[in-house]
Amino acid sequence: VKGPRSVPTHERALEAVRAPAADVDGFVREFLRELNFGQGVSLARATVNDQYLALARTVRHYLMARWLEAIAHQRREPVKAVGYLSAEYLLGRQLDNALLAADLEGVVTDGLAQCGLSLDTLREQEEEPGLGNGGLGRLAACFIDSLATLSVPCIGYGIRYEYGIFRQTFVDGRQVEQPDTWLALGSPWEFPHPESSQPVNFAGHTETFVDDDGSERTRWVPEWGVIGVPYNYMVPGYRNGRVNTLRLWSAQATKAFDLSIFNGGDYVDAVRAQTFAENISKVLYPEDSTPQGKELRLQQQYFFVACSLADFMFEVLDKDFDLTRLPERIVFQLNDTHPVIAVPEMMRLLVDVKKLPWDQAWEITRQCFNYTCHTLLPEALEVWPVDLLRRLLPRHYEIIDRINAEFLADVRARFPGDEMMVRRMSIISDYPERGVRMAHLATVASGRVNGVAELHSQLLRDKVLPDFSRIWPEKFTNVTNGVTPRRFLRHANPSLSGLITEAIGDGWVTDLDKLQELEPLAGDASFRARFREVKRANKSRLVNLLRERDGYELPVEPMLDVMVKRLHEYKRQSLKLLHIVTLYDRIASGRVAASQIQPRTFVFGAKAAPGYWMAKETIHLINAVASTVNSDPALEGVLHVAFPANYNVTLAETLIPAADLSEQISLAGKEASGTGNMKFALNGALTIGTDDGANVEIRRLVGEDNFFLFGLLEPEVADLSAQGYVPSSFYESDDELKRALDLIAAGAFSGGNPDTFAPVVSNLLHEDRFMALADYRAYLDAQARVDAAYADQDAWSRSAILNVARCGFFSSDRSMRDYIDRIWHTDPVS
Ligand code: GPU
Repeated sequence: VKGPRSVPTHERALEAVRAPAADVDGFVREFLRELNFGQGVSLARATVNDQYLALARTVRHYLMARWLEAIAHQRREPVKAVGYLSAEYLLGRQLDNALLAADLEGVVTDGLAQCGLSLDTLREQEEEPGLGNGGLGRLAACFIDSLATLSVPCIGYGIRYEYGIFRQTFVDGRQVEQPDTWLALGSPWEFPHPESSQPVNFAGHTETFVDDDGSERTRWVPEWGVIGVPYNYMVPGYRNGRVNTLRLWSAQATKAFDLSIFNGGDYVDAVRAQTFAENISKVLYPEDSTPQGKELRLQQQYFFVACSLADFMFEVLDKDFDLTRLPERIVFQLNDTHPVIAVPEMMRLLVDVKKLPWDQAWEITRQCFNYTCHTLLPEALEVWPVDLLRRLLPRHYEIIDRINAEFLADVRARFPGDEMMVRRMSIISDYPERGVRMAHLATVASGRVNGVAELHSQLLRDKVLPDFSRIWPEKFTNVTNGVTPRRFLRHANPSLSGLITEAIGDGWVTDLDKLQELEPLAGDASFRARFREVKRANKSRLVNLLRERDGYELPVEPMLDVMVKRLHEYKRQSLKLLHIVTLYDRIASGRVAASQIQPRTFVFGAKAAPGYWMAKETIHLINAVASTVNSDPALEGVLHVAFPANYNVTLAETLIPAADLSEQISLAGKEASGTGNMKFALNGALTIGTDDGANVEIRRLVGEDNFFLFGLLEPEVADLSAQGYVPSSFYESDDELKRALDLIAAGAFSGGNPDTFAPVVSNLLHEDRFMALADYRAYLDAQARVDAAYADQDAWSRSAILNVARCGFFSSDRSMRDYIDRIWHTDPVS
């Protein structure tokens, strides 16, 4: 598949990559050329999709010269790059990001207007690439944005899923999943490079043989294989001329595979085989924090890391590069355990393919990998059944087995006689079935292991990997997550961005600590008034969007209280529901007059994993409560519940800037970090939250007066669990809680049918793994404090402005500097 590369003279090469003129005329000329020659239509006949595709390609042209330069530099100069290995990238729309990075929005708006077109219409045409589930995938997208903006060479490696995260619809209030056909109308941001494809093998067996030099070696005789075709995406830095690469792999059948079957004469089987191969990159697994242990998923994981390692080691670097120097050129970051099979793959490449001695290969491998853990939930830690792994990747299993044997010998030498410790630490577990603990493998192989917020990193050391942190304390570190200020403030909130820039200049876009300069303005009444105007304008923008998108009629006036994140029991959407049901009950029962309630609009956004039954029941209940509340005339203008379907990055960009209150109410010790929490605070919402994840750091930075804390602390959770938590005791002793649960149980939200939500109620009453009932009263008290605070609009705006001013720390630029200083030790390029 590899075509020859031509070698043009240097001058000709430069000529080939000159960007179009960055003025209106230059843009219009290029745009019409793309429409005519690229899309094959005249302006008069072009559909909106034609126009969008031509626009996207035109914008690409402005970034192309820098991109090609960055790629050439990578090959030419001995700089160290970051290889970010992630099974997910939740990118969001590309057009606006590219326009922002290239500073083209003004020119494009004017140029399109000259053609009788509007940028607003065209940007709506883009289907966002939803190649991730939630926080983990979005974090990867923020990180590659920041690295490009910091001019740090990085290749993001991942999978080009043909179907990204499902499109959520509601039918009678229940979630129904639709396939995400994001590629259907053409994908103008990607560049396929079939000539750089990589073969990837699976299954078969291993055999030992004596090599020419007389040494005994092992080889893998695989049974079948596929080809990985790379699709490159530009990752432009913010107005700094740097363009990095995101390289996503797509699976294709191999020619050899086809031929053998075609020659067998069975044409139809041959075509079926093709489909089989292509299945590997067909669909993103929609489970967030709960891996399903499916064989196809392991195929995906190996598929993309095998492609990526070979790509970097043999394509980006020269074929004859001295691999003992590999750590000088690359540092791979393992985004959770999903890519950890890269560790034995690198060993296989070094030992079996490059014939390095085992010890030397291990030395190199250990210097090339670092591991980020994103969870504390035991069920989220991947363990692959030995039988499955050995069948699919027999050579990798042998390598893991040897890594484990050597590691355990080391443990035994340090702690003679402590076989319990050996069992606890072993990479291969015996119980409940023989399995490979990917987090252990990652920890053993990595130079650094990090958690994603201070509390999380502490608990990771103390509770998830305590033995490892005892023997290797220096391995463990923290890097608190961050979010890109380009997408989530500058792009998503142009009104607030304008106000900030007017006050302190625009340096904050790449130096978010500058937001501190806003602090004195929190004391300035006229600034506060303007801040409130911005919030109001953002609410109107949201109300308009939800009218068009979902047919909602929402009032603009009330406090906007938002809980958007994946539906998961530990995140406790059910606690939020108990609050709403209690407010409803207070009015319905006449305990409180509607006029005494601080009007609020509650917005939920949440997808449930399709196989996560309790999460789907909770979605049904949210919709049921919403329809009851919204249709009660007594509540009009007082309480409203909106649950727009299919929450995604694009909706977040309009929703977050409009929020007054950010709900971050996971049970303490369960949310590793959260990143939505940061986006809300940065956009001037106040947080009601538990002492969990990055909430802890947000509260410390914005000040306790500007944050509504409630709930059990992590050690209290541990104590309560140890004592034996009895949720029904909270139900029995709190009359309002009892009433709320009884209302749901009696069918108040299900047309009088008590069966509909019985499982949800019973789960809370008898199981309540995440202690929603224990935190209910504290939560309601905190909500009462929110109401009181919101009644003083001026004081509220002061707090909101202080949230913005004090959240500079949560820029992913800072996260990336931390990774660079503590983990990667890479340099920016000039
Ligand atoms: N996270 Br594990 C996911 O989004 N998916 C996962 O499978 C796992 C973790 C999240 C954490 O839940 C969240 O707390 C964190 O902010 C985010 O990763 C990024 O670190």
